[in-house]
Amino acid sequence: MTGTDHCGRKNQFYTLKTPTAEEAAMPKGMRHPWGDAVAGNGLIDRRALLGQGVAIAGALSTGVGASLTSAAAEPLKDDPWSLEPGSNIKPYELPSRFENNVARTLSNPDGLPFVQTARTPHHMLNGMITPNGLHFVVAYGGPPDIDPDKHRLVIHGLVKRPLMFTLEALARYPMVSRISFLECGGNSAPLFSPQPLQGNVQALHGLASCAEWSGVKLSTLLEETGIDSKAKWFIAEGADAPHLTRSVPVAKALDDAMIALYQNGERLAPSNGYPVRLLLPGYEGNMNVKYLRRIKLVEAPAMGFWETKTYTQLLPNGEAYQFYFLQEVKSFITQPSPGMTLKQPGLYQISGVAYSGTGRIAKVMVSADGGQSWAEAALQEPVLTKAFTRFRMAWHWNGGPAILQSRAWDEAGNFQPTRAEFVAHRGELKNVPPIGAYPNQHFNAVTSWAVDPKGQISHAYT
Ligand SMILES: Nc1nc2c(c(=O)[nH]1)N[C@H]1C(S)=C(S)[C@@H](COP(=O)(O)O)O[C@H]1N2
Ligand SMILES: [Mo]
Repeated sequence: MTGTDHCGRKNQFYTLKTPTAEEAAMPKGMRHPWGDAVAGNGLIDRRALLGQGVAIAGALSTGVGASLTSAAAEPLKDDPWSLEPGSNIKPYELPSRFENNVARTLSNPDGLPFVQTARTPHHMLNGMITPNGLHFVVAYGGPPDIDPDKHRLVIHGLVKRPLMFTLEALARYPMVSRISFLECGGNSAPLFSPQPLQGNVQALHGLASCAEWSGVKLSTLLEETGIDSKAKWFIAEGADAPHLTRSVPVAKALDDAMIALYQNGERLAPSNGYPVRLLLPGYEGNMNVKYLRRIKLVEAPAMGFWETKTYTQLLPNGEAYQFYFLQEVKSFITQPSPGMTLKQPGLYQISGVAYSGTGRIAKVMVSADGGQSWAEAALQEPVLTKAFTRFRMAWHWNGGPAILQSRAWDEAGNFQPTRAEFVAHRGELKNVPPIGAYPNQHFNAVTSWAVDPKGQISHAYT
């Protein structure tokens, strides 16, 4: 059965395959037998994940979830921690020492005087929120040590009444909270390489995160200052030494721009803009100016340093986009992903994140056979506009080769291109380093993870 997607394109989605003999012989005890196989190479109907109690243990042969034998009817023994008092609660708690490997990767750990980046370990996280200590960072000058009592934000230029705000004054305005993803325009740049560069999901897609941000809407402050009708843009400037400046259309200020003070309930992390940053939901990371100290309303874009080469996209024909604000619809599989090994054939949960700078995620399709057939993943609630949406898909790995892919659609009907479709328009780049510089930006095509018969996973192109 083939269908037409809601962009009106004929495609091979919703292909239903007759189970092979091997598939038909899969372990009994699963609520959803192979009648619910929804696409090739073992994808199982997403209803299998919606609280239906798939008998996972029955689908595993050994190890976790294995049946107890009668000889081990009382298998629980007291380890030392069950026999002695625990430790003292700490005023500010860090994760368990057993989670020490759940950490960002740093591009420039010695803080040499050039850009520092920290990448989110997506393969070790779940849900839709990135904890503050694991939020990605791009810092051109290193995170400054700002005293909030001395920090000021000014709004001036083409306004009726220029104003200067202390942090205390800002906190008196009506606040709002929203969950929003943030992504560096340079995220996923390794995929511009003509050959699939080997790196895990953290190395390839680690410059995107999602947090709950609380603060004051910029429009609330602009109601106080008033806007001169000539003002079409504003220039935002940071207080760190590079004084990063970006030009933003006033329309975004009046839409959903936020002067953010809190990140996941606590004050912004120093690397993410403490004590105040600009949040432009859905717009490329670079425009979300941290350590915000100035908003100047102007008639035309400033064409500042960051608007010259780095953030104007060069196209294969030599033309360039002057601005490329939007982070377009995208998804990637976080589990399983490179660096993990599938230990044995059986039931697995494919999971990942999808997001769009345009709005909500409408659907995510998953393939286990390199895009020959697809099935619709379960979207975990809440599905919020311009936020990470967690998707999940049940998969029975038969021990053979597989290529796992995800492809997202947003509510406006935009969809993630395949890599072939993407490079036809945007081109490829030779000599792309897996981590580091971003010679080209805004890569949003489908990512492929190849699973080999040993259960090892690598980055692949199809
Ligand atoms: N003041 C200031 N703002 C900045 C930057 C910076 O170095 N200084 N880096 C920009 C870039 S390139 C990105 S991708 C985002 C990253 O935000 P984060 O570090 O909070 O994840 O911040 C942007 N805002
Ligand atoms: Mo960035």
